[in-house]
Amino acid sequence: MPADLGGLLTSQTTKKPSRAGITASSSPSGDYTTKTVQIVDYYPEEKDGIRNLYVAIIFQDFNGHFDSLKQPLTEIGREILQDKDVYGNWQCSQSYPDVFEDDEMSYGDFASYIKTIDNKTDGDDRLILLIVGHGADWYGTYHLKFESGEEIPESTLKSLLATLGPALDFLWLFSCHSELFGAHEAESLGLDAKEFILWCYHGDTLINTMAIQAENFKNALENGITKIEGIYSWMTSTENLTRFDYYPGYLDIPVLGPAYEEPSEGSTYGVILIPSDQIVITPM
Ligand SMILES: [Ca+2]
Ligand SMILES: [Ca+2]
Repeated sequence: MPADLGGLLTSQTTKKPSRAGITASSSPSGDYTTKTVQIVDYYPEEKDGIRNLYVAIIFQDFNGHFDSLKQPLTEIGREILQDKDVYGNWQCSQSYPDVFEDDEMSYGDFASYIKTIDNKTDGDDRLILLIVGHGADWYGTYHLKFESGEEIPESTLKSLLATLGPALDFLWLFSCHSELFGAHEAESLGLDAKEFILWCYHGDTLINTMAIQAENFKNALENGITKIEGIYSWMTSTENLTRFDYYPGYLDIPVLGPAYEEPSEGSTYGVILIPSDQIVITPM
């Protein structure tokens, strides 16, 4: 593990061959149609002087596949919110993280959750965001899949995350192949990206592995470890975990990232992929 991260981008990868078991991967199959969606940032990132600490989990369980992750992730949020004073002079209106889930999450649901999170955070807040779902490597591009059968390419995910602005400080993307998102898209977020720490997965990864890592993260917090590097060191199983750390010299959870500049206003466009053999209503 590097002691000094110095640069803007540090990634650490442990490669292993994929193996049998339930993984957080799912390969695209069948025919898809694409639909263009507009991504509007309804809530600009002004600072209101109230430094709110907010933890949110967007959780898809895919018929129970990811159930083992839910408890430790909720506990991570509870630990962070409970010890908010450890991380600085933060306010928080919650003692448990907000968990956004659905019987069958669609792109519309997901985008709506991001909008809700954006509504609750602004430029001087801190958002710790955990996203759980299947991911696919589609010809070298990361796709996040939804329970509805829809999926979005990494560029659409990037546009959605960009609406969160500087509040986003730590994103742990619990899905296979999310490393591709980090490698291709996070850097292009520019100043935004330098504000948040990003943890992703290389290749196919067992959900059990992710659950053990989440458990270890929680245990680290319970033992009073607050620095992200310390937490990583504490995690005995870091199989397939790839870190993109964008806090040069400021890797502590308690320290905010570098200064943020509001991006130019306006909306962006993304695409979603919809299985051709199913009708999906996307209210966006
Ligand atoms: Ca605020
Ligand atoms: Ca926003």
